[in-house]
Amino acid sequence: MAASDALHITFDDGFGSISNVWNVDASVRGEVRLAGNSAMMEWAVGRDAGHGYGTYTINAKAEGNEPGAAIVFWPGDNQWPGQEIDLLEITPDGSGRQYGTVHWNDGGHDAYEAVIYDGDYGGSFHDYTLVWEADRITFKVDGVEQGVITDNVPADFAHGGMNNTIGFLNNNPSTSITVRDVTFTPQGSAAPAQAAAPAAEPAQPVAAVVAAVEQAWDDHAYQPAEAPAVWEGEWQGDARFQPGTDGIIDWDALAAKVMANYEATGSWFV
Ligand SMILES: [Ca+2]
Repeated sequence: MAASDALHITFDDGFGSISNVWNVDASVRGEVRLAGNSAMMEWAVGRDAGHGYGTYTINAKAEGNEPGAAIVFWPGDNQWPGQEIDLLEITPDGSGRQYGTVHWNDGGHDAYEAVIYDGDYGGSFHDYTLVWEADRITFKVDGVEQGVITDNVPADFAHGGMNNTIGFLNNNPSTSITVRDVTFTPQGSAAPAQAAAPAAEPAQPVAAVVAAVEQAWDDHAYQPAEAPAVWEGEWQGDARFQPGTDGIIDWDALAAKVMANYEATGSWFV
């Protein structure tokens, strides 16, 4: 499947191109559920992996009032800090609010800008839409625009930059995310009418997926009472998503580290 092709995954018959899968419950036809430590994503094997400009719509249900569940568009080259775009995460203030984020590599450190969604979307299915265009990323829930980011927006592979792969993760026992439908419509094309055939795995499959973790929040940067609709800051714990020496993130090692941190501190982080 070319990165420029439309995509429609229903989970009626497997994971389609989202075939790098770890601990995902697919026992219910037509949906998949990520709970505990689990993840699934398209293979991030190069700058042209995944997809570029266009419209991504995910039908999903996030549960829980803590960080842990996420819809993640991971850098095609699997490098972090880098070009990560998140369509759904949960704020750490216990409100259960959801938000979207654009990350970039700021001189070797992660930096990001986020948009908090206006509404209570936890615990039920909603359509989460990311529209990626030149110099503009728009977040929508159920078709309603939640915010636009115009700074530090990456160019896609076809325009001299890099694509992102579609991914999902959960790394908190108190949260989960259930996904029923994924569509991608490339910029300038019609919506897909047919489910795409599953993508073949690369010749040398990576043993691990993107690491989990979207909760090492900087408590100083995030102040719920004062949080504007859009804010900028830097994550703490830059090592969260660092790939191993082979350039591939070791999922199991990260999960073990998350568990060790939890047992030691009562907090979930890497
Ligand atoms: Ca479905």
